[in-house]
Amino acid sequence: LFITTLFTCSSIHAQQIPPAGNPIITDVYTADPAALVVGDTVFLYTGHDEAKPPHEGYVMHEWLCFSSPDMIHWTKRGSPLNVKDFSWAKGEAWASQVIERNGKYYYYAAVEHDSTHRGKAIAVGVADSPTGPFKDARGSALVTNDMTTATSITWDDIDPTVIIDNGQAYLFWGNTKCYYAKLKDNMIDLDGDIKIVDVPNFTEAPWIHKQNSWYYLSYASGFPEKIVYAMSKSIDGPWKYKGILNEIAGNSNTNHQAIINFKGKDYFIYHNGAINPAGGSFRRSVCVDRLHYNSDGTMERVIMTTE
Ligand code: FUB
Repeated sequence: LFITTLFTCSSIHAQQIPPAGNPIITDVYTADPAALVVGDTVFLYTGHDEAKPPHEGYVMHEWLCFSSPDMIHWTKRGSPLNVKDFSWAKGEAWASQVIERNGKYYYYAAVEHDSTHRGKAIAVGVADSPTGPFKDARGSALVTNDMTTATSITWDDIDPTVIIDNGQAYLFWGNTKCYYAKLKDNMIDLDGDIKIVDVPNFTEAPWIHKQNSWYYLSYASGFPEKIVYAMSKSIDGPWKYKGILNEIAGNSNTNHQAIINFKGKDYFIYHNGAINPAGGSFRRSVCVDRLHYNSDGTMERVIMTTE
């Protein structure tokens, strides 16, 4: 009841979306999905592609939230977080993931650091409700380029994904290299060294999840991107590469996935550029399809449906 009340209070602007098949949201461009199951509700968090044609480049200022009781009927929950909520960031609300710990919700998100540091950084927001509003939890970046200078690019600190495994939280992220580190119990500080995950052809968009006794690291590979994955019996690896999970996302150079189990069914959530004939790489849309595991733990390739 307490959780229901919170959702209701913070959902003044809640608006039902008519079921549309894929893509699931068609009146606004959504990208880089992440999802969180809270009781009998799934919360979908996305970036917001705002680039107006003919502009070809990311224009992303805020994140959006949607909720659903069944993965078919979605309700708009507004924008729970804006890049302006991080005073030390200067823009670019890129990929994110939200996780709950001890009744608080932590929003890990990639942003562009202000001129005091180079390039992209990972921010953390915190809220009492999955729909926010989220506030800057640290007042500074959790990860900056100063900490991962092993590469010459300035956009390697992007695409955070987070898991709590046997009480220990881990953050994975990266572009070109996949990094990971433990998080302290407070969820807003790294704990120990940043390590590199040994997986082949890593571009970006890691998503870490666990199913039965297997750890799965799915990620975007190549460019245009396909989603591939690796499996391990330990979160520290070694990781065994298992190949393609989802082919190139029609009409978008990037793809970006979330994988969840909700009410006993597994889902693959991703984006494509399907509804923008002029070019969808910067005007993307989130899609949902069922995911199926084989008896050996491998995942069947996901083929986009329109239903
Ligand atoms: O949306 C901006 C970037 O494009 C994300 O961080 C990447 O994963 C790719 O989807």
